[in-house]
Amino acid sequence: MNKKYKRFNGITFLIAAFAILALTIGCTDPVEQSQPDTGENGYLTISIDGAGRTILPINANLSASSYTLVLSAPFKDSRTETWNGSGSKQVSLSPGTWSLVITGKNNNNDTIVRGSRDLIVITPGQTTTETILLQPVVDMEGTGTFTWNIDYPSGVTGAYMIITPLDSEFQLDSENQSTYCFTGYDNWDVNRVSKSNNNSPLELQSGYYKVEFFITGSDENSVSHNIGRVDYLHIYPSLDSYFGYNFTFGPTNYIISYNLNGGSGTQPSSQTVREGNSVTLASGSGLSRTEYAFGGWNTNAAGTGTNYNASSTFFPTGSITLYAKWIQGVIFSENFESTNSFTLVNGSQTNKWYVGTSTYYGGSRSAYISSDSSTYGYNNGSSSTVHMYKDVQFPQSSSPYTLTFYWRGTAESGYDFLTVHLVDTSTTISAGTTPSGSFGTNYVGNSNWTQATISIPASNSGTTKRLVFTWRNDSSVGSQPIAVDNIELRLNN
Ligand SMILES: [Ca+2]
Ligand SMILES: [Ca+2]
Repeated sequence: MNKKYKRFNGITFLIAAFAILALTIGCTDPVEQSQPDTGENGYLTISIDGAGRTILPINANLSASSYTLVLSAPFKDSRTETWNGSGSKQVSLSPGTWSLVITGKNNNNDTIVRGSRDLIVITPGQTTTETILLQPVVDMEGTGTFTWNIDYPSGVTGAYMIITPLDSEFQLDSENQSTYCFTGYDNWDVNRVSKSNNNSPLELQSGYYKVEFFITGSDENSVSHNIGRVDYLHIYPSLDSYFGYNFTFGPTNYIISYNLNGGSGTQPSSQTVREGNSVTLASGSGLSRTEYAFGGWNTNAAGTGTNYNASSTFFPTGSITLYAKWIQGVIFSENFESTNSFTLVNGSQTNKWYVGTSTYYGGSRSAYISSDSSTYGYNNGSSSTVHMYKDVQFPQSSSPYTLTFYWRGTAESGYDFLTVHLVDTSTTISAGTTPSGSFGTNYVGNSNWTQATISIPASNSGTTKRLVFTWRNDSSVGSQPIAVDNIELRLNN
């Protein structure tokens, strides 16, 4: 036997000895053999049940500020984790079947809530999610009170409340009932439970209860509702647990009401709008006030609140009364910068009214004649007669009115020009035809912006008339058509 062989023989013996020892130790723990750790952990994500509101006594330090999580599993070391309770908590655990106990303490270090869960299976590389409902750790001795204040909408036809103890040791009252059930909107008081019991709190043994509130009824649209909520009630000795809640039938109907605010005419009917829907506001047509012009709607009578244009689309966020806004002086103005209040009547004429940015007096837009529906310019070889008009309501007044506007346009004197007309609203405005009854003059021969002023007699007071701007051109000669901006109609004060 050489030296090398001898050494090998010694090592072999040692390995064999260790193997026997290891086998012997291993056999003393068969469980470990049958449930070996794989080496890869799984994850447990824990959150606290927030579905039910917890009704706690007021004036008591019962909010948990810190939580302790104790996790245990057979044949494994238990784990202890701390948590502030916000969001969720993730713990890495070796695979197996775990149990969890959560306790929450208040700032005084009193344990006030407790929750637990068994049979949490942790799988390698997987996340297991558990939501734990916490129950109060209640001093079993003594009684506390429960106070509530319930509001609900009109149209309720039935209302009831059920209080169920979640700990079988407790009975609710001397009649040995485990559940209160109060049915009927009119019966709240009859059954010792009213919508508000601030003056006579319900006395209950300290403990943990489920409280269910339900109401049934119909909303303004006769749509039936059956709604309710569930809460968890914690009663502590000598403390009052309070619950306040406002039931609504949703979605809600909002009422838009109108106030003429000193004006005369037919008050627009109220409008009912379902929450989340829009409504077209009243036009204000036919409303008038001496010496004033109707200027749309406002949220207050002074006109200093939010303005809403007549006939505009409105999304109410609650019921609202809108007041007619009365403007002294200006009856209307149009600068063509946003919505154009004039109706364009171009028919199939070559040269057309167009609102655009090719020329303007103020801002960046005006109304002008264009042969290509864009550029300020016209085709003087193709005769055209086109209009833009607006129905104007002249407020009651003994004073005349003044129409002003800015215009430009060299055009062609005697052949191509602008005229302004005031006609009855029954007059049809047609492309190719010039309305009768022009006032002012023929506007022509001015390449630069200039202001025109037209006086309108007080005889129009209280009437609605159609104000028409008419462009015409013949089929030869002429340059630079008409453009109009900053039209304003005022009541002379
Ligand atoms: Ca303008
Ligand atoms: Ca011409």
